[in-house]
Amino acid sequence: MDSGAKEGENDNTQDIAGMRDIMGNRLRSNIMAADKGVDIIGDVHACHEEFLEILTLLGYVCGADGLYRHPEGRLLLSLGDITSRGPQSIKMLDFFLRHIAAGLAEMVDSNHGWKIARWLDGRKVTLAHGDEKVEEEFRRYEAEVGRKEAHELREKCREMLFASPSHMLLKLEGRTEAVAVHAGIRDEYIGKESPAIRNFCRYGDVAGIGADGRPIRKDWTEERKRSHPLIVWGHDPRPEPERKNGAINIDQGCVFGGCLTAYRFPEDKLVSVPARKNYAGQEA
Ligand SMILES: [Mn+2]
Repeated sequence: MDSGAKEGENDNTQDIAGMRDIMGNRLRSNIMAADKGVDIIGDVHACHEEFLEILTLLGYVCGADGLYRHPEGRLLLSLGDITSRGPQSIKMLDFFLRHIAAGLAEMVDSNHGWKIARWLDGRKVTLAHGDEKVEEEFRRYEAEVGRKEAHELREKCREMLFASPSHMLLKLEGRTEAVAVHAGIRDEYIGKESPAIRNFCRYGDVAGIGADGRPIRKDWTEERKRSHPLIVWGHDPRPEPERKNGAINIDQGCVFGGCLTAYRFPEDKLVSVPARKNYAGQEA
């Protein structure tokens, strides 16, 4: 989409490209032209081998430049949480750095993405729930390539993660037909950005903290009154892709030994690959 005028006829969403969030981070566009098709990938959590396997199943081919392209010009869209818990976070970050730069892929904000971004920014964060594995990978990486190169990668990753829009509008002929978001969204938030919206999109509807110190997740799809646009989301693993009130959950807990799922838009088809193993134990 090269102009906001056409979108304005159908909905009041605006392109946030170049805008800054409250922390001063510049944001990438929240609009994706889906006319050639978009493949939305659920939570990868550093399962790089399964990720490459699903790309091949979806028909993406790796070129001499190391970039995966689809012969029909389809685009890739990650629901976030590409790192942590699993074995190869850096490879996943590197993949999205290169493919976002080439205009072949996009990614939305997510809870682990946000945590890692703040860690890379030097803020005081506690790395847990698999984020400590990312720190460990960066430590090994620095030992391998040296301080300068490791620092450059950290900077690029920080920028990419901070710049991710809270959710992505998938447009067909200029109309928002689907929304991709990490943990959830309310209909009135669609096409907008604010600190509260960014939080909801990252963590979903959280009712509070339980006795075990873990967030109590509420099912935001229960309360949804509309069924359009379609909302594609992840974050909260389900054994099978789950459709409810115009939303589809495509996090099948690959890192916990489940499956990695891709949702093909607008074909409404699901593709999945089984995890090679359980990389993270029981915690979901
Ligand atoms: Mn998540």
